[in-house]
Amino acid sequence: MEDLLVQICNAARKAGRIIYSSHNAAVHSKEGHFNYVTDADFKVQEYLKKELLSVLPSASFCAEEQENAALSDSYVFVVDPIDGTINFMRNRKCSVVSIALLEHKQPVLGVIYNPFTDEMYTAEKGNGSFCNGKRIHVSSVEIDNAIVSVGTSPYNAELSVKGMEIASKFLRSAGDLRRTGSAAQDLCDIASGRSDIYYELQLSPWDVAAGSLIVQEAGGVFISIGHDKPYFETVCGVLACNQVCRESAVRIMGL
Ligand code: LIP
Repeated sequence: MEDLLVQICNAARKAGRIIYSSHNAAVHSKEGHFNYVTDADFKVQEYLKKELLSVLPSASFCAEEQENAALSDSYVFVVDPIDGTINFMRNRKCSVVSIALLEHKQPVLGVIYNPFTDEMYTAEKGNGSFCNGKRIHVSSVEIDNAIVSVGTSPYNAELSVKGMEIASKFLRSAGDLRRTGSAAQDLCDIASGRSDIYYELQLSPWDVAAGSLIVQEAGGVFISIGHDKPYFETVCGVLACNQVCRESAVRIMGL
């Protein structure tokens, strides 16, 4: 698995270079409010599909900007070519490549690369989480000083309202809020201890599959809302946090 992880990291870094060098990529609307894709998303996805399937030909490939078959129990790459697409469109320099390898519908490898910070987050099931080869771990910050990263679900008015109600509850109990616009980056921030709680009420498997493993291998909590274990077959709400804030975060979210 170690050699496979190295090859996936190499692919992620090359994909990051495509993102970093793609300026003024054409933008296309998708279904729903504030939901877009760029030609850079398609270019990165096409590159990763070819590269990853050359590394592991027996695997299948699931990604944001294509039609996907149901997850099988064999190896599946679950890929978000640019997580934080709108950040990319607006040159906000907070977009990442997210690559997970699933077996039996659960991540066994996770790689998230931010080309703007040159940070490569990795995790292999059972072997811990790393950023640029250095071991990372969730924080031990308690709820009253916690930084809570908020997912606002801009494409779904009902979820946006509910998400803001939850944000208001956290603001009364925690330290402060943050909004990055990239779920995968939010999960890396939890894993590295830069923030302490992250929630979003509807995310796709490619937004969270890699980050879920990176959080858990960093000693953190990853909850697929409404499921008894991490769930990656369709959209799902997510709560991720350190162990110290778990009880409070679950209570505030009414889980
Ligand atoms: C994004 C997520 C973000 C969410 C956005 C969008 P994308 O993924 O990372 O957390 O709030 O609505 O879904 O579309 O940039 O890959």
